[in-house]
Amino acid sequence: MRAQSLLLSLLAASTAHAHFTLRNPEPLGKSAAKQDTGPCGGYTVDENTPITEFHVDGEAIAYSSSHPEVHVLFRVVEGNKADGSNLQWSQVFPIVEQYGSGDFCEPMVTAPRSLVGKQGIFQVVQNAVDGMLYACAYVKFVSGSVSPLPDSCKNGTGVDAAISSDPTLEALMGNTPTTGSQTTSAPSATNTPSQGTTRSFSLFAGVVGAAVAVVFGGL
Ligand SMILES: [Cu+2]
Repeated sequence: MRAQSLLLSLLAASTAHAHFTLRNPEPLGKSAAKQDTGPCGGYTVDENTPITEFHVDGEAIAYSSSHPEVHVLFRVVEGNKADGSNLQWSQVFPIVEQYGSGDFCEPMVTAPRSLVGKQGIFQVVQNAVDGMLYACAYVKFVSGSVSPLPDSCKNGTGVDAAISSDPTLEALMGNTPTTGSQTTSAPSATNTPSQGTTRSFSLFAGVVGAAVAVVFGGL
């Protein structure tokens, strides 16, 4: 028990680095010192928090990652708080497995149109080699899609991603891990980020969004 906590302390000490840095939307705060603290890496919304527009028909989500491999959940909630058990989170993109360290951007993340005109929290949760990592942004939901893309929206050399699954992240959404014949895109052999890859993600997100809309519309 004691050896285990010592080991954990050593691990924590050796991983006090910028695990990942959210670039767009603008994060609640820039320090990664408490990035392993949910729900927002040690930050909450206050009067000094920057607010970024989030275009519900397509927003650019950009971050830079120091990890060569992470699973990532992207979600939003109305209001200015990200903690609490009765929050109505909306997952805004399929869980991705992101490869390679460096800049990562998904240019067409969509959110429910019912949020337009409201403010909320956008949260990124990464399941990384050194544990769960969190960052949030305070956003105002607006209609349409972002144009032009922010300068921060770029994919570094050797950075790529594929639709994936992650039971730990899915559990945050209250989803039971699926046991069916779910296929996962294989990482590209060349490992070259391509517009094609990004486009297929956007397309997939659109399909998921439509499916979610149908489910909720039916309620
Ligand atoms: Cu890390």
